[in-house]
Amino acid sequence: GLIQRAGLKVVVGLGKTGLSCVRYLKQMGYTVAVNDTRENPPNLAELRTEYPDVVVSLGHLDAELLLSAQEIVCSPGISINEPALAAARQHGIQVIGDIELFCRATTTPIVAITGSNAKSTVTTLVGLMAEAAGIVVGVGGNLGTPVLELLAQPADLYVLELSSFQLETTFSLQAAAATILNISEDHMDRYANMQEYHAAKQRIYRNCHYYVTNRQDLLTVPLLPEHIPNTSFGLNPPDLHQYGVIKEQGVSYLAKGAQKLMPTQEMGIFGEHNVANALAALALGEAVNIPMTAMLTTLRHFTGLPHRCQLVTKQQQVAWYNDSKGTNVGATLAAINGLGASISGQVILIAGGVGKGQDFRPLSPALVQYSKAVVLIGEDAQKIDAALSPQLVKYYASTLVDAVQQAHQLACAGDAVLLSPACASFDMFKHYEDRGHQFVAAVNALYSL
Ligand code: UMA
Ligand code: ADP
Repeated sequence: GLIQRAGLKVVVGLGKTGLSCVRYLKQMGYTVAVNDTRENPPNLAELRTEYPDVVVSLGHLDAELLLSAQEIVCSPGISINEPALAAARQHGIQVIGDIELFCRATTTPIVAITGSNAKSTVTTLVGLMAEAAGIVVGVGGNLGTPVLELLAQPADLYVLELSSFQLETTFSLQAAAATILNISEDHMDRYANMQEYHAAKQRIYRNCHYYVTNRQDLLTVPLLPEHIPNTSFGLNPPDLHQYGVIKEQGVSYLAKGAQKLMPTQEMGIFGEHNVANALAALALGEAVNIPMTAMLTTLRHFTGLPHRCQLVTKQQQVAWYNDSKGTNVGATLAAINGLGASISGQVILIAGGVGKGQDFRPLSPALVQYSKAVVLIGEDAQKIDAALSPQLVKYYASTLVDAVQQAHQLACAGDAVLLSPACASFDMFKHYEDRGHQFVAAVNALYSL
């Protein structure tokens, strides 16, 4: 029979999120059980040491355990449409996530950021802007620090990067300022279609007090016409109260309305996509009253996150860029265009991995324009090859070291070698950071650095 144990919280997943949820729920005095589909999930040793009394069920989703829950707290890596979770929901058991627990626990203003790309960059920028202004700020979410860990320190503001998976299990968010930065195809292994993915992202606007849209990407506009204060950003000239770019005598400026704020050249991060990111950060920052001077200072000093179009080294006039975080077609496109426009030579792209069901054809025009060759790695190398224009020169590499060596052979003075896989990494690497580090090591080995 279905015996619901009073107050039992079942945490699904024992990754970073799962462990943070167990710790939080135990502190709150709940009875907690854990269920992970892996036989040997991460954090098992920590859990057993810290909470020997917590029941752990491993190897598959445990339908019986799930049905005995008062509430299920699901990690973002597991779909709430898995049959056992769908069944629990049908029995009226709420399936929530760590963001929901966080929102229930705090009344501190939250800046909530989602999008297919640029989430981490914009989240980090807004966090640094707040810090520069002397605001005590907690920054986390999909970026890396599980949100519940942020509750340990006092904060006057939270800046959260939220993935579509996290938003699916969030109900009580009432962001002080929310944005969808952009929407392009990603995670098609988890969603039936783009509409479903889009709907998950749109949840960020529910009950928000202010929102920021990308006026060049209409999918970022809230679906319901609500009378909530808002602004927009875009690379075109802004209307009054909007953020955009003004060009005057050959100089591009970040601008608000007719007001020029700062030449884009003075920013520490490069490429058109980063101009859009800076404008989004300014719009969000203004919404939570971060002073403009602190925001502009941050844009001058911030040189970008590791693994995002990061210059590894320049040797014999060949530049090597690590964009391992380029895990979908939209990101890789931005990297090719940003880099292609800024170098004298051509781009040699290293791409491939787990394609997540994406359509790779949109990469072709930018590659035809800017690239000399594409070196393909990973599980979906052939799929990418088949999708790309036959005009392009393609090579296969069995390892990342092999890819780096082939790229080295192909590169001439003025060229740039770009690792921007447009794919997830877990066929060959632990995660995108691992892939980036292995790339940097392989490049350094070439030049005995
Ligand atoms: N998994 C299982 N069985 C389980 C639970 C998880 O096989 O029972 C697998 C998942 O399929 C996944 C992996 O384990 O491959 C990790 O899943 P998780 O939910 O345990 O992940 P966490 O370690 O808690 O990390 C998550 C985010 N990961 C995912 O959404 C997959 C991290 O974002 C985030 O930093 C962290 O919470 C803190 O909030 C990473 C990510 O890749 C960077 N996010 C995706 C992206 O950006 O594209 C959405
Ligand atoms: P996310 O957290 O959404 O993955 P990141 O800030 O980590 O975003 O950037 C991921 C990748 O997306 C980067 O490697 C870069 O190539 C690309 N990117 C950054 N900004 C943009 C943008 N505005 N539009 C498209 N791609 C972008």
